[in-house]
Amino acid sequence: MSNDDPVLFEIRQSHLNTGLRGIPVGTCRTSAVSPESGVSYGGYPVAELAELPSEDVIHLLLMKRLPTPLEAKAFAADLRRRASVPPKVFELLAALPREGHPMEWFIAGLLYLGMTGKTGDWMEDALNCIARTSAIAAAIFRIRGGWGDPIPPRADLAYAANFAHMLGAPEAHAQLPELLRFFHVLHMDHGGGNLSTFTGKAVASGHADVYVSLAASMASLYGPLHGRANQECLRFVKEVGTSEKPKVEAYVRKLLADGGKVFGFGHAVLRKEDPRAKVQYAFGEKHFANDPLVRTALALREIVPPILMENPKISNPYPNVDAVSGSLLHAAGLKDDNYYTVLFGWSRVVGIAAQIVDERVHMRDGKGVPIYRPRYVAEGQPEKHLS
Ligand code: AMX
Repeated sequence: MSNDDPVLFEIRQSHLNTGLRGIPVGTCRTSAVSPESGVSYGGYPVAELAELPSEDVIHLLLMKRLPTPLEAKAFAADLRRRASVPPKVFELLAALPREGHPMEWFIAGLLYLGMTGKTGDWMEDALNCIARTSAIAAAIFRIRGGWGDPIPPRADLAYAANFAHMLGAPEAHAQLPELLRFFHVLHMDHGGGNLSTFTGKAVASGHADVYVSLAASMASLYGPLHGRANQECLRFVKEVGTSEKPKVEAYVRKLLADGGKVFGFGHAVLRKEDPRAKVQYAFGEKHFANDPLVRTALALREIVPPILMENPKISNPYPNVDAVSGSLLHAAGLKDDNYYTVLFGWSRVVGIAAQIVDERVHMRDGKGVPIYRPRYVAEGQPEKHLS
C-alpha cells in the first residue's frame, strides 16, 4: 500500500463482531444502491430496466452494457440454446424429502448441474447456470408441490415467459408471466455486500466453480433474515387481514406497542420508498385491485409511513421491495409462500454470477481478487499449557 492510497474507512474496536457492516471491502461493477434513488444496474435505475426483457438485463449485468437489438436477439437465442438440463436432475429432485425446504432443493439442483455440466470457464459456466436455473426452479414447484412432471421449455418463448410455461401453475393468472418478468429483473442484483452475493464471491475466491459458489450463495439466501423476507411479509399482510383503513391503523399501532415489526417497511440503506416497491404497487393497482391481500398491502402503504415517522429511531418508514411482492405472487396464482425464496434465488443468481465473473476475471487487471481472508482478533485465550 502506498502513502498516496486514500483512507476509506478507519477500523475501530467497536467495528469488530458487527458482520463487516459498512466496512468497504471491494468494488462492484454491476450495480449500486443509493439511499435516495435505490438500486441501479450499470447506472440505469432498476425501475426503468423493469420494462425490459430479462435477457437484456442479464446481458447488462454480465457484459456491462445493454445489447443492441441484433445482439439482444442473438443473446436470447444463446441462452435458450444453453437451457437444457440433464433429465436425471429431475430424478434427483423427485428423490429429495418433501420436508426439505424448496431452497434446500434448489441448492441440491445447482450442485447436480455443476457435477454434470461445468466447463471450468467462469463466463461460460455463469451463462449456462443462468440459462439452466429456470428449469430447476420450475421443476421444484412441480415435483415438490405435487403439480406433476417437469414441463420442457419452448423454443419460441422469452426467458421469463418460458419459466412461467415450465411452472405450469394450476391456478396461474394471465398476468403471471409478466409479473415474473419484472420480478426477475427487480431482484437480479443489489450491490456487492449483501450476504448471498458476498458468500458466493467468497467461495469463488477459493476457485470453487460457479455452480458450487452459487449453491453456497443460495444457502445464505435461505435464511429468514435474508431471502425469506418476502415470505414473511406476505404472512404479515395475511395477519393484518383487512384493508379497512381504521382497522389497519389499529392493527399496526397495537403491533408496534407490543414491540413487533411492521414487515415490508424500512431498509438498511434506502431512505425513500423503494422504487422496486413502486413498480410492484403500480402493477397491483392495475391488475389486482380487487384482490384482498393486494388491497391490504396498498392500505398498509398509505397508513404505515406516517405512523413509523412518529418514532425518530426508525431511519426509513417507507415500503421496501418485499412490501407487496408476496401479495402479487399470491394473486397471480403462486399461493404457497414457501417457494418465494426460490423465485428470489432464481433472480439473484444472475447478479451473483456476474459479480463472481468480475472478481475472478476482471478485478486487479485480470489477476482476480485473491482468496478472501479477513482478520479475526483472538479473544479470551490467554496462553496455557497442558503440564
Ligand atoms: N417496524 C418496526 N420497527 C422498525 C422498523 C419496522 N418496519 N424498521 C426499523 N425499526 C426499528 C429497528 O428495529 C430498530 O430498533 P432497535 O433500535 O430497537 O433495534 C430501529 O427502528 C432503527 O432501525 P433502522 O436503523 O431504521 O433500520 P435497520 O437498518 O436496523 O433495519 C430493517 C432495517 C429492514 C431490518 C428494518 O427496517 C426492519 O426490521 N423492517 C421490517 C422487516 C422487513 O420488512 N424486512 C424486509 C427487509 C427487506 C430487505 O431489505 N430485503
